[in-house]
Parts: sequence; C-alpha cells; structure tokens
Amino acid sequence: MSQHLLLPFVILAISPIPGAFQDSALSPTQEEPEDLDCGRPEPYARIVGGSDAQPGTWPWQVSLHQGGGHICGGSLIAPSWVLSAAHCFVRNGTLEPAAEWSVVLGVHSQDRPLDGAHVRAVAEILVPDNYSKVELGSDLALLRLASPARLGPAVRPVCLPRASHHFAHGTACWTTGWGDVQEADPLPLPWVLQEVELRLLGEAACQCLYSRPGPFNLTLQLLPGMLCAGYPEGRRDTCQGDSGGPLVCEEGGRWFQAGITSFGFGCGRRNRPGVFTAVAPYEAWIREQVMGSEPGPAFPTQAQEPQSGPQEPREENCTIALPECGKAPQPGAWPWEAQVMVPGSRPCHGALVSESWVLVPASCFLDRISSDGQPHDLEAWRVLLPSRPRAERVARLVPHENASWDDASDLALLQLRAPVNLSAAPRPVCLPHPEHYFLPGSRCRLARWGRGEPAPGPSAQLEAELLGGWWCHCLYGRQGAPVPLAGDPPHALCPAYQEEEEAGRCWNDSRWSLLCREEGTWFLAGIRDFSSGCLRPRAFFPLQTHGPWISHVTRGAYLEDQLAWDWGLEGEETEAQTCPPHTEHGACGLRPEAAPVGVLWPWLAEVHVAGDRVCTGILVAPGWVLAATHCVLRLGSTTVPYIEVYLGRAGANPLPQGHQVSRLVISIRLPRHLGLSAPLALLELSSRVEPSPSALPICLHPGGIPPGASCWVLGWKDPQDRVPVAAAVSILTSRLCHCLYQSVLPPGTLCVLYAEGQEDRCEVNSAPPLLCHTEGGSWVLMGMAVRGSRELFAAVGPEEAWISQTVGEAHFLPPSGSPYWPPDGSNLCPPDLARASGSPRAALFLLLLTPLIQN
Ligand code: 4AZ
Repeated sequence: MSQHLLLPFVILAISPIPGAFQDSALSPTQEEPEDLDCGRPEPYARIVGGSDAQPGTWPWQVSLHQGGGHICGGSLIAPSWVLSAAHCFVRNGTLEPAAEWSVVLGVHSQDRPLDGAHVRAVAEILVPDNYSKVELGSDLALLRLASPARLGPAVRPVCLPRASHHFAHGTACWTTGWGDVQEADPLPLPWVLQEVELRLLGEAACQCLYSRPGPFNLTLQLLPGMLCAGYPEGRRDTCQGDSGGPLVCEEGGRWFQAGITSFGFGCGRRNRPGVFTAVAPYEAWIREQVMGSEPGPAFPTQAQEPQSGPQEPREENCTIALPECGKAPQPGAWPWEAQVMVPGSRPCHGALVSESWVLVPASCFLDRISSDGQPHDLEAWRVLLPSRPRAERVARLVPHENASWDDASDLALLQLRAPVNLSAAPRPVCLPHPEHYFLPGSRCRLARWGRGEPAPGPSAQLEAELLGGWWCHCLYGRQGAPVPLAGDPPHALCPAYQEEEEAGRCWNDSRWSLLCREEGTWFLAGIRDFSSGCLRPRAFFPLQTHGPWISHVTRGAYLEDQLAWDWGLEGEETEAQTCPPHTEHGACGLRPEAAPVGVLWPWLAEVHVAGDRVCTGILVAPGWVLAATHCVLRLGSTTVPYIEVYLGRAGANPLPQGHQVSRLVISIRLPRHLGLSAPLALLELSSRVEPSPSALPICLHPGGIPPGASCWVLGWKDPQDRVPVAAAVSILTSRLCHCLYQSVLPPGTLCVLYAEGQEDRCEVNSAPPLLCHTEGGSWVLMGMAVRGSRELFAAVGPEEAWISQTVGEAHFLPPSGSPYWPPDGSNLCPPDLARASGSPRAALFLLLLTPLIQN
C-alpha cells in the first residue's frame, strides 16, 4: 500500500507479471561478489514531471508486489535485503504477513520485463518499533528475501550512508518509481520506470514551506529523520506508488541512498515538496537488523568530510513559490485568452492552461471532427494568444469523452505544435482541484468562451460576487434536493451582480466562462452559463470536476491549491440542507440562516416617498417592489410622487456600500378595484435589480394560511434608523378574524395575533409586511399592513391575477393550507367575540373556549 496524507488516492494496481517472467524466480543462479560493490550502475547506459529511465540506470530499484500488482517501491541494499517504507506494510497498526509480498528485481518496464528480471519471495518484514504513521516519522522497513537476488547488470545494490554522512542541501539527487504521474493519474502502459531530479531542501526551508497553509488549509511539522526534496514551485515530485523507493545522490562516482519516499501533501503541488525518510540516521538500526547476513549492505565512507559551513551554501531562507498562473495586469486583460481560428467559422474563445494546451468548448468543433477523431483541416487551424507575434499552429484536438451529450463536459483540449514561453502574457489561467471550494462572496468576472459576440456585454467588465452554495444550488435545484456541503463538488456556481449589467436585456449565455479570484490569482471556476433566458443570477458548470481530466491530458496544466480559506459561517454549516420550492423563474424567498455576505432580509426595501417619508417595500421580482398604497400615495394627491427605492440596506447605520442598490420608481400600478381603493401598489423600478445575496425576491402566497409556517411582521422599530425587526405573530383563522373585525374588515384582509410582548416591535406608519417562513423553507409574503393597523394586513392572495399579469416574474407558490376566506354572510360569530374585538388576546381566549368557531 502506498499512502499519503489526506488526499483520497486509489492504490495503483498493476496486473500480474507475465508467466515467463515469474518462472525466472525459479532459477537461483547467483553471483556472489566477494566485496559488495554498491551504487554503481553499468556504464551503458515518473514520478511527477519525470521521464522514462534508461534500462539499467537504477539497478537497485525494485518493485514490491502484493496480490499480483505493484504497490510500493524499494531499493536493493544487499543480495538478501531490500529497504522500503514502513507504511507500505502496516495497515491499521498491524504488520502484513511477509508471505503476501514479493520483490521484483531488475525490472524496467513492468509490462515487458527484460533479461535479468526476477522475483523473490519475502521471508521477513522488519519495521522500527516506534513506527506508527507516516507523519510521525520512522517510515522505513527492511525486507529479507527468501533467497538472495541474482546480481547482474540490471540488479545491483545501492550504497547506504553512514550516520555521519551529510547530504548538503541544494544537492541535485534523483528519485525513481512506477508511481502515479500526477495525483490520481497512474503511470500509463508500458509502465516504464520513471526518474526525476529533485533538489535536497534544507530543514528550515522545507519547514517554512510546510508551515504555510496549503491544500485543505493544512500545515505539517517536520520531525528529525525526515528529509525534503523537490522544488518550491512543485511540478516535479514523487507520488502514490513511489513510496518506499529510493532518493539517491551521486558522490565520488557512487550512488548513495539519501532518502526513502514517504509522503507529502498531494503530488507536485506548489510549496509542498516530497517528504522522505532520511536514511543516514538509521545506520545503526539497519546494521542491527541485518547482522550476521553475508554480504550485508555497504556503508562506504563519505569521500569528503561532512561539511558544515564554508563550502555548503548557507541555508536558503524561506523561499515561497507564488502561483505561476492566473495573474492578470488588470481584470479583463486576460493573458490566457486564446482565440482559435478555424477556416470557415467565427473565432472560438478558450483559455491557455499550460505551455502547450488551450482549453476550449468542444461545441465549437464537434461538427468538424471526422471519423478518426481529428478534424481533417487541423493543419489550417491557428491559435491567437496575447503578445505573441504570430499565430500558433495546432497539433491535436482532444475532446472530452462526454462532450457531445453533456453540457457540463462541453470541453476540448487543443495542443499547440510548439510550447509557448510563458511570461506576463501569454500566461495560463489557474485551474481548481476537484476539492476546491470557492468561498461565497468570492470576486468573479466573466471571460469570453466559445463563439463570443464581437462586442461582449458590459457584464464582462463588472465584478460579481459568488453566491453561497445553498443559494446557488437551490436557485436551480429541485425542491428537496440535498445541497452539497461546503467542500463537496458543487453542481453550479452562481455569480451575482450588485448592479445589473444590462437593463432588461437577456443574452445568449453560453459564451462566457467564469473566472474567480483568490488572493489576486484568477481561477477558471466555471464554464457555460447554463441558466436559461433571463433567470438570474447566472449559473455556471463548475470546472473543478474536470481538473483530473485536464491534468491527465496535458500533464502540466496549472492546477492550483485553494488560496483563500476564510470559510466564514457557511463553512461551519455541517448539517445537510435541502432546497425549498421554486418556480420556473428561479427560487424566491431564500434566506439562509447564516448570510456570510449581504443582508438578513434580502427582499426588504426602503421606499423613500417624495423625500418626506419612508415606507416598507418588498421585492417581488427583479424590477418590482410591492408596497401598501396608502403609504406611497397620499389621499387626495393627484400627482405621482418622486419615489426612490433602496435595496440591500440593513438600517441607516454602517452599511457595506457594495451591497446597496437604489432605483427610481418609474410607475405605480394599482389593480382595478370597483368602488374601493386598492390596498396594494406595485412599483416599477427604473431598471432590474439582479438577484444577489442582498437583493432577492420573495415568494408570494396565493391564499390560505401555509400549514406549519411561522409568521412575522417585518418592520422597523424606528423609521429613522430603519434597523429591521421581526415580530412573531399567528395569523388568525378567517372566521375569527371576520368576527373580530367585521365592521371594518375589507374583503381579503388577514388578521394577526402578536406573540407575547411582540406587539410594539415594529412601527406601523411605514406599512410593514406580513411574512411567513413555510415548512418547505421559503419565505412568502402574505400581505402589507392596512393603514393605521398593527393587526390587519391586505393579503396578496386575492391579487394574484393582477400581480402575475403585471409582473411576469412574480413567484406565487402553489396553494397550500385551507382556503382563507369564508363564504359571505357567515354569522357564526358568538356575540361575546364581536365585543372582544378590541382585544385579540381576549378573543383568542374565547376562541379556545368555543370550538364552534374554529375552522
Ligand atoms: C503516496 O501516496 C505518496 N508527493 C508518496 C509521495 C508523495 C505523496 C504521496 C509526495 O505514496
């Protein structure tokens, strides 16, 4: 087994060695050198970022098999001894039986073994007593072979360093193995041994890198006996399946094993070099284990005296590598913007993801691919990149296998004939790992994608803020759909604009990709806006699920770790949530308990009328606010006042400016009410207010009392500071309401009873709304306060036809609960109740005593 920290990789299992090869284990002709020569390959003569080794270059490299497949690497240190990593053999604290393991020696390609390759059974596995898990060190093991290896050109032992041996940091050493070539990307056939040059990193330099939060916000404490090798910028490294293999450094014509591949955080990641078990400190332990075995391992003395000081370069200071991708001189000037020019069609926009690869929507080209999988005219294709004097030629097109039927996989990779030099421009965009979690509130922008319009809409220049997973998922998700938890792959990414981009215009949306910024670095977060028509906010397919495919094809795209980790409140959300209902126009009435950005009541509007009073308004659709007529239009006045509407406010006091939006009211619409003044007014705003965490429409209730809902009057304590307050109420049954207020009750009025002590929470002149939080999870508007009353509300239900006709995007929920309005002429009111109308509480008491009047 090979192990790593916290990244869920699968074990690389390579199928059994062909039969002829197995047989060679049965011919133990053995060369017994008098004096064990070590660390000298025959003169004839991956790992991440490595390349195929030449046969015979690393004759001590062995492959450790269990269950017929390669699991770990190891090194031959004596004819009967192999050095490897303890974690390959310890599972759940128990050492696995030696009989399950075999050692394959002299192998180069595991698919096509050469002469000299042979297999040995393992007689014994020895692990230091204090080994428990890789992060705690002592990750080494000795394997005693059942019979000695047959030494020859392809099979030779490596030299071991003495305890006093000093490997200077900065030394270029090599490591080898058949492990994954990238995270979760196994070495392809024919499984040729990979080699890569790694530099030894000083302890302080390595600790410095690992002390900075990296993937999963993790840090690591290095311990004595550990050694790091690699590069701050990553890209060359060991990976799963390399564990147990050697890190060797040449000194005086001999190769010494400085380290044993142990673990790391991921593979090839920036600032996360590989961690090895240092071999020198274990000289005594190794000698003790192999005692009496002849010939034993060789520990040649170091040619030069251990250096400390003058000749060794001073310990490097803390050199952190910065991302090499995703830097833009200014938003909109994207150095990765690539235009693919294909004869006979409009340019297709994509993004440069590495020196040699451009990511594009496959839909640009699917019609041009012929039966051999390649376009017939690829010769004539060109790619334009920023700051490149000439167009690049194209070598290959690799469409995603699901591209033709799955919009979320509408991707293809285009390989350039020659890699481009990366500089300020062109420069690749960063790609997210599958586990990347773009924080709600992240700043995002759009970039052209596919066959973009010649002139992109203004939204391409505007900054949007990413909505939280719950909001975005539920805006588009089915009712009751489970919401992915923070850290799970999202189904959609939604950027919300604080200001809308184009008043009333909806454009074809698949022409944009979504870029999101973390710590000044841009990631390609999403592709193809999939929201249809005018549904806002837009939603993009997350790109992160495609990271493994992109790195598999490109071998070197810039997958970058998450850079911002301030999860805020949403990250603490651990309970699975489900989505409330929504309509064809998107969700309404969403109000997450923990709003990391934005305001608590995203549909609450301040309606400033003619500069002299403020009424409460409720956003019912992106361009429409509902208010009480009596508050916005004063009796007797014939002129339409000048009205301004503010959204995204949470009181007049300190406000996050970016969340506030204001609009003029350009018309006031009233229903035609025969002979009666209409209680509700719809205010048409000068332009849409696109949904965002601080301005989302509420749902409207069609009638009846939503069963199981909790209801509130939402207003301001004080019309001056306008800090929202909610007073808990119960909506009285229609009969009780009717009986209580029959003399004054216009048709379609709701009555409420305040919870103990809540009556005075909101002032009433601003005409506060009555809202309920339904069992389904959405917030619905029931009505707006009737003039001068705390308890009576003009219901929206009876106005459904008018509201829906006037505001196409208004969200009425399906009817639920019992119908509210009783047939006219109900005279089931007990006389006492009518008398109690001045005191709803007394009335309720009566109601409880009089089952007759219950609905
Ligand atoms: C592993 O899983 C493993 N990049 C080995 C080495 C490294 C990571 C994982 C270091 O065996």
